[in-house]
Amino acid sequence: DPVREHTRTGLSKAALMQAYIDNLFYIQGRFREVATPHDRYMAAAFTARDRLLDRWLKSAQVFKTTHARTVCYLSAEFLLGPHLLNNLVNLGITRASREAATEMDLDFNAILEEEEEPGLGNGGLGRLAACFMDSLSTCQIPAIGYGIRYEFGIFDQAIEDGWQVEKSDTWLRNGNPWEIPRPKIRFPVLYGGYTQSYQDQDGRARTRWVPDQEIDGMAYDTPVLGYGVGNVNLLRLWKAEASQSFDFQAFNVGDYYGAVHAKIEAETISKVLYPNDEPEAGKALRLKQQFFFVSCSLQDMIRLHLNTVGPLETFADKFVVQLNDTHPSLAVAELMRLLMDEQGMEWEPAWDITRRTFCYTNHTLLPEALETWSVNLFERLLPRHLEIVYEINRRFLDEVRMRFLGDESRVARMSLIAEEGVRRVRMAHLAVVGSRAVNGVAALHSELVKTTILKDFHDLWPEKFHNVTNGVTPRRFMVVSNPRLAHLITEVCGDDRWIRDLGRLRELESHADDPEVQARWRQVKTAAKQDLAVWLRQNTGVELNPAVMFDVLAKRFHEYKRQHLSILHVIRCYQRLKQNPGQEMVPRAFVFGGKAAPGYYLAKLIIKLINSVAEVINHDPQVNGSIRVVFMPDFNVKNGQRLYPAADLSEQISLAGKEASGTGNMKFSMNGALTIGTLDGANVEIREEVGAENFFLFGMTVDEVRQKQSAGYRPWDIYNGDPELKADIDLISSGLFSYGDTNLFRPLTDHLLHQDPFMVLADYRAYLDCQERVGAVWRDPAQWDRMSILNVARMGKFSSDRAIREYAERIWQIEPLPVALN
Ligand code: 26Y
Repeated sequence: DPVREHTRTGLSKAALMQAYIDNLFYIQGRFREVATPHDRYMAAAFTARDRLLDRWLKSAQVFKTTHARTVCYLSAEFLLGPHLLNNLVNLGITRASREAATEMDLDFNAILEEEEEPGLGNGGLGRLAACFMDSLSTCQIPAIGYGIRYEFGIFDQAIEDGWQVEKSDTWLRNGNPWEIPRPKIRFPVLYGGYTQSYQDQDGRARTRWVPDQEIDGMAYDTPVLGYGVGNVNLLRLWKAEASQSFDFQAFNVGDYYGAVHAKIEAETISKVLYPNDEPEAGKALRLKQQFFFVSCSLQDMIRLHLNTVGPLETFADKFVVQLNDTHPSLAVAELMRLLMDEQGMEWEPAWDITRRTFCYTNHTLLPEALETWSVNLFERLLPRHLEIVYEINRRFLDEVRMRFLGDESRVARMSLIAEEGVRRVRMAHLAVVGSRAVNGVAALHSELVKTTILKDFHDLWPEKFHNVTNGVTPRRFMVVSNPRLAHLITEVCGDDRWIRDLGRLRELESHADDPEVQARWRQVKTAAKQDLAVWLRQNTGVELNPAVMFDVLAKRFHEYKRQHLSILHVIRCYQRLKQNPGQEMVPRAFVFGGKAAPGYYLAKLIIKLINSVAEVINHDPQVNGSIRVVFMPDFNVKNGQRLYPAADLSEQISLAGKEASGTGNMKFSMNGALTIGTLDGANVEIREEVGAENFFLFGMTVDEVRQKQSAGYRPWDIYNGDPELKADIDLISSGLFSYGDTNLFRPLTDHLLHQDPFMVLADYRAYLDCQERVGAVWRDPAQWDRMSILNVARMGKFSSDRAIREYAERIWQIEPLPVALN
């Protein structure tokens, strides 16, 4: 039926209207008169999905027939954000969809708002994986993203009495129109038990793993379309289910309750995403999760290879597997097991394939964030893998001894097993030894990787080490979230090619001083601030004036990110206004957002402090005309998209050397915010690109941090030597922000005065001075607008398309494979 064909794939307004009505009727089972907002969203989502499927099947066909080399991006997290508008943008049908909605008397924005985002990640690392999926498709690189289909993603954050309260995220409750269940794509995953030696038919010594638990992983596929291309890649997420064979056994012996119990236990494995920065993160379930998705993914690749290409000898030519941090690094041992124990390969060829297959990205230098697993737990859950790790280690350490004769302390440092205290498996070492490339995520970070945590490995294999500076997708973080700005840029640049080729934003440079462009630039920013103000009023009750500077700090809460440095500045502004009411001060709205790990006590106390300071300031008529403070609850991708377009000032104030890259810094700057920041992570490169004169720099360098630390850092002395700093901390201690309770914030103030591991006090004065410079520039709108325009104009480097092209050329050795549109 040609009409039906057109309804499913057509891109015209008429086709979209027809498809919407059709889906509402046949998928949702509703007449238009009784459709709920959610029905309308579902019908719209299926309308977009139909158009993805058409391209997806074509892509799959092209990739299969050409035996395309494929990137497999293994990540425990994919923080995707809402799908609908993003897919409409990539399909190129936003305008037609909007018009279709209008014609049917539907509120397009209300339909978009109805979508609940899949929060399958914590923050930067998970969102990076999602940006990379968008860019892989847009850059036409055949790719599969592999991860876990958590039933509960990152918790929803509510603020009650100023405290963070965690609510469970039930994103699947109303169904997920973007995924396609694949009940036939299912693999067994094994745990526990013991290993045995035996001889195979040819008399060769082999090992057999006799596990005591077997569960199944079932695939759920989400198509990922690139922008303006026919390429669709696959995001394949695994859900844990009771194994059918296990189930059958239990029923056979009449153990009905036992079988049901086993079902529940199996399903636990993909139940919940773990927050990072949890002090007690040594959970057996997390190790089980990691092995679960790694094992399913590798079995899937092997199946695909055997079905399409043939013998496994060419596995590393067909697939390159990128490990997103160490969370999937068990893959090194699991691929060895699958090749040897299941496919009958010998150690040497299996090891050769393994080492040519994997690449590893490091995302942190913080020692407490480097993953290790106790040998005990490892052995209990994965006895065969521990044997393999030991054998990898034995061979590897022999190699180290040959290179560095007699250097046994180096051997101990490099071992895959840490021997101090309880023995632990060092996952980063496993990842480095099992990979052919290792990279950091910003220039500074990659240097520090080579000279600090992985120095010994860099001495051994310098050619393995790379930098690929992170990037973010301009589709979601400009076109989707800031359509007014995108429209203005397209008009000033003359066309919209910048969306796919972000370097073209340079066109804006020559307009940076044009008063007319500046005026429109300012209007766009003010409109976004108005939108945010409306949302914040509705959701927090706090009113903001869109004319004042919006100074925004939004990211996960962690001491190293130093949200408390920012709140000290807020308190300073407050005290200055109180002591000197006539004082000229640039009016500002301080907007905070971010989640703290549920078990991270100090981070949660900092959230409470921000809300307590907000309470006092916002209710003090003497100051609330000049400064206001608001905490945006539940900072996630959707809320981030409200924030980035509305920021005038972006706070990127981590202690130098601690933030691997940061990606929020890029999202803000792309939307015309100026940055106040330290020389940390990608801030360094952002400043290089936009020009030092267009960036508010403050704070110690990595070297200065080191010097101060080795000279013996004494925050107490800084406190006593700076009367304003002392007054700010004393005001917190006084109980002013805690209804007279002088103990509430004691753990925080004491920690700052006596430990201050992230040197908040050391950078306090420099930060305040820098904020003065920010205020001075704000007073000169033409200057501010010029800097804002130049920031956007020079952000080309920070597109994730650039990052993906660098991976493709330097690390993956893979070429684009275009899929024709029609
Ligand atoms: C161990 C497990 C619970 C865990 C889960 C998630 C540990 C860490 C993480 C997440 C780490 C993360 O988000 N790291 C960030 O990665 C970004 C992308 O590279 C960087 O921009 C950012 O600086 C870094 O902190």
